[in-house]
Amino acid sequence: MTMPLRCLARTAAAGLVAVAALTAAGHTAEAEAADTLGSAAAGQDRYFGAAVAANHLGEADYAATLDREFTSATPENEMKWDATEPSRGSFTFAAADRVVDHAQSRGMDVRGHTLVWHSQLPSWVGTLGAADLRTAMNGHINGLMGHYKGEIHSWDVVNEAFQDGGSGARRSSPFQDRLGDGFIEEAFRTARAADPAAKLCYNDYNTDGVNAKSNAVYAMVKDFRSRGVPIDCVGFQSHFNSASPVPADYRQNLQRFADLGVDVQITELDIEGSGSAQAADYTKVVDACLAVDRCTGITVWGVTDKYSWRSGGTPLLFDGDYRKKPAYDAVLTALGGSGDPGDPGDPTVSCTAAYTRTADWSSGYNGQVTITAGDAPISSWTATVTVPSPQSVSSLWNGTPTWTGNVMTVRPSWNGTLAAGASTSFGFTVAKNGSGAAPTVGGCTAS
Ligand code: G2I
Repeated sequence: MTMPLRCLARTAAAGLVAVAALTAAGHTAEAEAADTLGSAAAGQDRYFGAAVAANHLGEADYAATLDREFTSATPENEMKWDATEPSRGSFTFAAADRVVDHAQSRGMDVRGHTLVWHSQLPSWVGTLGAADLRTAMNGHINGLMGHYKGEIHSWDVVNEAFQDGGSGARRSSPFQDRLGDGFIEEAFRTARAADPAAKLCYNDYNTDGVNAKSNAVYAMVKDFRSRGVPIDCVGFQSHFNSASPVPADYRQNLQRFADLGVDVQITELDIEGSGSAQAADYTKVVDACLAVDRCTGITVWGVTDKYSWRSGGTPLLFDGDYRKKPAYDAVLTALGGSGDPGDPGDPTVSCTAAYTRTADWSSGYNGQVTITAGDAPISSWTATVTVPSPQSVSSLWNGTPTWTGNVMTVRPSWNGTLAAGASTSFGFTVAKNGSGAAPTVGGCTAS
């Protein structure tokens, strides 16, 4: 019997892992263990993963951050139907293989995402009649799972099959509309036969708390369990922002699914925001997972804010320059790890200064400078304000000025300590002496 190509690749990758383990043998395992997300999570018997895009693996900082911190990889788009079977029966695995090979060579697990989903479907799928669509769906599952047989930790077999909102109804899709409710069960049965070693997950969003949608998924999983339909895990995507915050009953919801006898996984975590508020939200998520025995791991939906699908919302643990954010420290701490403040990846102590004129009258004006800490907490700051001649400053509050010519250097009075992302301001009154020109505010330095 000929060995499938992927098996050969896997054997080679296993060899690389062994070499890597030997190379690391000189270090104190325990000291290193606490310092990364992956090793801290391993200390809690969990994985810590990231969504990975093949086209960023060539970027040194991207690969270094991924390799250092994460123990699981989910191809972000490369295993989706449009990427893997763009025309019927003709499979393309090059991009997905790049992610899988990279992950395996670093000893990471791989989550497969996703086999049956209404989105990122090539147009040919939508043209099929029921019988043909059933064959195509099973053919797609067999094609992917066969290619990666024995190499995937968990597969998102069906993704996002329920509607948002209060109804708990199924979402319209070619599968739902032509095959009816039974398509999910059929997909899971086909998947079990295709790769019995893989855990089979149902994955969805807005199911993170107890609500109509999660109730509908819960009822389906309960039914599957009672009838022996093969399902091993439920994925909770966990895309959060102010409109969709971390639910108060997150842990309770994870637990009720776990009580059905399935694993639960946090599969696409990201939380828009910054600073200590974002960090606190991340802590809630990690704490919820750790409180549920069957919550086996957490995947964040990307490595860096720079490439997030919601990059404007800076929802991830590393900023665009791969610096660790307060959210990173919070996750590491919640996982029982401890960061080294001197790490090169730690956020730089920094601040910004922004000027506004808050009042103006014929002979004078009031200026205000708002100081905002960057991604790390600061204990002091310094800002410079150049006051154009012939103006003079008659008073200043919430800061301590020293003068060199017409340059005023301002340091804190009581307000030097700022949490990451937090702000304070100082103000001053200027006598115009005939000139209403604006002062120049120089950069802010922090310590
Ligand atoms: O939308 C966020 C996630 C929700 N759950 C399922 C996930 O699979 C989904 O991931 C996102 C990817 O992060 C995006 O990168 O899925 C999107 C598509 O539904 C992905 O966006 C697509 C763009 O829309 C395409 O224009 C682009 O060609 O990414 C493609 C590849 O870069």
